[in-house]
Amino acid sequence: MTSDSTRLDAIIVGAGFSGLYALHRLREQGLRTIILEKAENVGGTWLFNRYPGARCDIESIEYSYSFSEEIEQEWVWTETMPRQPEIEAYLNFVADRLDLRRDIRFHTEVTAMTFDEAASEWEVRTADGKAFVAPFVVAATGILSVPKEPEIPGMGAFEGVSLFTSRWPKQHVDLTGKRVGVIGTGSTGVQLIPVVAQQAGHLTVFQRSPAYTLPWEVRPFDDGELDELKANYAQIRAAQREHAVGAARLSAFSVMFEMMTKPPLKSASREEQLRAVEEGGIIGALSWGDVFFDIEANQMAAKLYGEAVARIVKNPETAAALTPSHPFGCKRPIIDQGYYETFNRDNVTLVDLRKGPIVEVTPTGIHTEQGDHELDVIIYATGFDAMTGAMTRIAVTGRDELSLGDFWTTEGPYAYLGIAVAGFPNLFIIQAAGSPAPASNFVTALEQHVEWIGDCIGYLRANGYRSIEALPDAQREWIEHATSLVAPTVLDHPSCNSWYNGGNVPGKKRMYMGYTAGIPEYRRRCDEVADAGYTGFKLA
Ligand code: FAD
Ligand code: N01
Repeated sequence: MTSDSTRLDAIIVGAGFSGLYALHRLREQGLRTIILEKAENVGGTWLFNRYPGARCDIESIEYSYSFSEEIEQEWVWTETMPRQPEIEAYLNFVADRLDLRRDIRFHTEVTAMTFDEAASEWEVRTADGKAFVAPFVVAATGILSVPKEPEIPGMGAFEGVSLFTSRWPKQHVDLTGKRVGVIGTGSTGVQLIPVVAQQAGHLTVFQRSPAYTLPWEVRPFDDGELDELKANYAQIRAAQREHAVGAARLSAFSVMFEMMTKPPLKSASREEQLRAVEEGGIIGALSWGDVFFDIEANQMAAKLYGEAVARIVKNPETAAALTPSHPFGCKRPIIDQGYYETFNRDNVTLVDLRKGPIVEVTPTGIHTEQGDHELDVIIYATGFDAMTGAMTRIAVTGRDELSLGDFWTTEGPYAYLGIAVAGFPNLFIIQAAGSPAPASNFVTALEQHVEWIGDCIGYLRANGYRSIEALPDAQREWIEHATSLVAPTVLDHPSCNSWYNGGNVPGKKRMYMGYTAGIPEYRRRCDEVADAGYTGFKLA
C-alpha cells in the first residue's frame, strides 16, 4: 500500500533541463507531479560534467528555455557560449524562480518501474526502498548521463589520482606542475586538453581517434549587447524554432548545416581547394556540399583537413597523428578554443594509440605498446553509454512482463517518434532513439517533447482515456523512416563507431539513433499524429 504522498498523477525521473521543464509544464496543467532525482541537486549534465573547460557550443541565448519570457529577460548570460558553472547556476535559478524544488525528491535513485495493466498505472521503486504510483511516467533521465568507463587492466591499481570528466569533483583540483595523462579526444577531451595544458607540468594525450573540431571565438558579451538581444528575443526564438538544428545562430550544428550549401568538393580544382583552406582554415577544408553524402568527397575533405591542421601544428608527425581517419559528420563535431595550438606547447605530448594501444594502467602511469608514461594524474574523458544507457539501468517492466532493457538490447533501441515504446503504455521518454536530440540544440528539441507530452496527457484526461501505447507497426515504420534518412549519407558509415550508433559501447545493438530531417519537420510529424487523434498509438 502506498500513502497519499506517493500516489501522484505523474512521476518524472531526472532533474536536468528536461525534467525541470516537464515538472513546470505538468504542474501548470494541474497534475500532481514530482521529480525523482538521484543526485543532490538539479542540473543533470551541467551538475556532473564540471571538468576544466566544460562549456556549451551553442549560443547561450539559444541554449536556454524559451517557454518563459520572465526567465529569458531576468537571467543574465555573460558569454556568447556559456561555461558549465553558468549553465548550472541558470538551472538553479530556474528551479527557484518556478518554485520547483518543493516537488523534487533528491538523493532518490529510481531502480525499477512496473506497469500494472489492470490499474493502468506505474509503480516506481527507488534505491531507498520507497514506491511511488502514478498513471504516467516521464523519463527525463538524459541521453548522455551514464558514463562509459573504459575497461583498461590495472585502472584500480594506479597510485596517483584518477579523475573522470563526467563526475568531476566539486572541490578545486590543483593540476599545477603535475604530470597529467588524458585518455579520450571526443568533445570532452577537446574542451579539456587546452585548459589542462596551461596548468599541468606536463600533459600526455592518449588519442585513439582524432577529433574533427571547429575553431571559433567564444567571447564575453560587449556592453549592452545582451540587452539588445533580449529586446529582439521574439525574433531570435522564432528563427531558432524554424531552424533544422534548433539553433539559428552560431553552433557546431549550424556550421555543419551551412557546409551543405557550398559547392561540391569533387568538382573543385586544386586551386579552389587550397583557397578554401587559406581563407577558411579548418572549417574551410570541410565546407563542401558533398561531404555528408559522398564518402569519397568526405575522404578528400579529411585530407584537406589534415593539410589545414598541418598549417597550425608545427611538428609534422603530430599533425598527421591529429588527422582523423573516420568520416566527418558521423561523430558529433565541436567548437574549440585553441585545440591544435595546444600541441605546439613544449609541455604537451600526443600519443597516437593507432600506432600501439594502451596495454594497462600501472601503479605509476600508463603502459602502451609504444612505451611507458609516468603520471601523477589520469583523466578519463571516455564518453557515455548514450541514449539508452540510463533507462536500461532501471528495471522497466511493461505490459506482459516485457523488459525494456531486454527489448532494446536484443531487438534494438526502438521507439515511436522517439518518445514511446510499444509494450510500455503511459511511459514517455524524453529524446529516445528516433528523436532529433543527437543532432540539434537539445533545449529546442526537449521543449517540443515536453509540450507534446503535456498536450497528450491533457488530451487523454480530457477524453476519458486511461492509457496510450505505441503500436509496434508504427514504431517499426518510424525507425525505418529515421534510419532511411541517414542511409544516403555518411553519418552512419560502417567505419564509424560513435554514441550516435551505439558503436562506442561494446556489445550494444548498432542503430543510428538520431532523427535528421530537422526539428521543424519532426514537430510537423508529431503534430500531425496528435491532430489526427494520436495515430500509431492505441488509446484505451
Ligand atoms: P540530463 O541533464 O542528463 O539529466 C538527467 C537527470 O536524470 C540527471 O540529473 C540524472 O541524475 C537523472 N537520472 C538518471 N537516471 C536516474 C535514475 N535512475 N533515478 C533518478 N535520477 C536519474 N547539448 C546541446 O544541445 N548543446 C551542448 O553544447 C551540449 N553540451 C554538452 C556537454 C556535455 C559535457 C554533455 C555530457 C552533454 C552536452 N549536451 C549538449 C547534451 C546535454 O546532455 C543536453 O543538452 C541536456 O543538458 C540534457 O538534459 P536532460 O535533462 O535531458 O538530461
Ligand atoms: O565522448 P566521446 P565525449 N582507450 O564518445 C575515447 C557531448 N558533449 O564525452 O573514438 C582509449 O565523443 C574515444 O576513442 P574512440 C557531445 O554530444 C558536448 O567526449 O572510441 N580511448 C573518444 O576519443 C559529445 O558527442 C560538449 O576511438 C578511449 C573518447 O574517448 C558527447 O557529449 C562537450 C577508450 C570519447 O569520446 C560525448 O562526448 C562535451 C579507451 N579504452 C561533451 N574508450 C559540447 O560542448 C573511449 N576512448 C557541446
